[in-house]
Amino acid sequence: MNEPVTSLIPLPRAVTSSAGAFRLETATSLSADPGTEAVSGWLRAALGPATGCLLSPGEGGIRMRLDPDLPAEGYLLDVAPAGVHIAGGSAAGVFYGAQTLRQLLPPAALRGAAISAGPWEIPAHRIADEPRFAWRGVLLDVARHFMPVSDVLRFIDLAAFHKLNVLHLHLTDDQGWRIEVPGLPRLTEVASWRSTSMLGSRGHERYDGRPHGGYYTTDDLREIVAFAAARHITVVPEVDMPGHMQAAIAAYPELGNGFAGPVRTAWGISEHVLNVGPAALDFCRAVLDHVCDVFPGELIGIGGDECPTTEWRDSPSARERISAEGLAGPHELQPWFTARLAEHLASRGRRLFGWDEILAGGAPPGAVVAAWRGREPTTHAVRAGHQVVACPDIAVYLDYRQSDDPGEPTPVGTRLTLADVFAFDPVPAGLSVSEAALVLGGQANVWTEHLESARRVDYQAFPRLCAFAETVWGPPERDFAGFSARLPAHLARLDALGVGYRPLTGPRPW
Ligand code: TNX
Repeated sequence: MNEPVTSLIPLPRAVTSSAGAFRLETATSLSADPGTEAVSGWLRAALGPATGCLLSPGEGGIRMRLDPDLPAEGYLLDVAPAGVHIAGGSAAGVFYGAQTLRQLLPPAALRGAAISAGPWEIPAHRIADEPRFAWRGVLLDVARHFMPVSDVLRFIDLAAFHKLNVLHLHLTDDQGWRIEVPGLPRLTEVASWRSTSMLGSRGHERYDGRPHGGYYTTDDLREIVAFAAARHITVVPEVDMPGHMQAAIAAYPELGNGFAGPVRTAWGISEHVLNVGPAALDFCRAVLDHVCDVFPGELIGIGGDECPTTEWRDSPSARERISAEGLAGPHELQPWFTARLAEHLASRGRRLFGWDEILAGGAPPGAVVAAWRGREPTTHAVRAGHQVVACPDIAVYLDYRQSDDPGEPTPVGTRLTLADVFAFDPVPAGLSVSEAALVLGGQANVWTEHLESARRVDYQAFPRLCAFAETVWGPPERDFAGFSARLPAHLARLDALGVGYRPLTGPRPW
């Protein structure tokens, strides 16, 4: 078989080769059957600038259509000398077939402008493909370091290129609040900015000591949602509460337990948390109402991770809440609070999505859990009857260092090599069939304490995100040698797309 077909990432289910090749030419037409028009528009825009092939509507070149007999996200891609035929179980399936088509063309077809006149040839073959998991996610932390909208859109494009379908957007944290909320102006005036301080380091934490900030307007967020939707990616927003809230408390001290300081300038976990009184709950409901208006997906993230109870031990409002609700102590405040948020989301037809800490004391029924603290919480979540997204830090935290080489630019976390990420399986050993069915899929998390630019995000995310894509798209039996053999040709695609990935030979001397 030829190189593009044998270097696809993620690896398709089944490929059969035949004789001849299809040649994309200036006159090649594209016909889109009902339900595939949007995908055809996207493919035209994706291929036009670099190939000069405008793919005008018409018969006889590339044809897209829906086929209800195919799996929802599955596709059949038939490349013959006379034409290309993409059939999908849904528009998403057709979109994945079209993404595969992009990978099959010479890498120059992926550039933003024409540097080659072709020929744009694809050897004849047939691919039958479908994903293993419904949730193929990636988290982007835009709270620790704000990323301009254009960088977020580019990241979405790269995720879609690897057939991922969820962007978990971490929008708020101790170190910054990144969304405009009508009626709460101090969130963007105060909570979105942090000032210089805390130069130096503590343990492996390195502080950059730089002022930093930024936020997304409502129109920015709507653009992100629409751009992602056009690439069959659902954006799952997260507003982290009741911990990781220092930025909001800096803006509105009445939400806290007496803390009157600034937006946090150190990494790590703040002990300044929400006071979970009526005013704080009203604030959270107002923020979630706005988030529900902007993000149409069913799941809304409320975070829930790493919430120290230190302040709740002495806070009058926490004590009042504990006695009014008949709770056994401060440790029962977070589950009580999470249950109120779940009720509020349910009243708006949405479901709560939270980190595995929400399992402590019982997560609200119907909540979807992001299991991050190693492998055990995935099992815990399904045994408690919850759907779960597996994102164990020890397997898929892309902020973690890629080798033990002292030259790695972000030497944090445990070492997580390309091979380690490739070996990830979202379903832990020992689950029954019905338990395993609750594992929606997996997610790679890009935390950005140490990634202050799109370039640094590229470096941490690639090529490990390519390996991750295969763990959630492909079957459980995987072969790292085969993946490694396909990777160089795929890196040529990333070069054409302008991705600043980590070279396979070792770290860059930064
Ligand atoms: C833990 S994962 C966190 C994040 C940090 C990350 C750093 C999770 C729910 N919480 O706040 O950014 O570790 O690797």
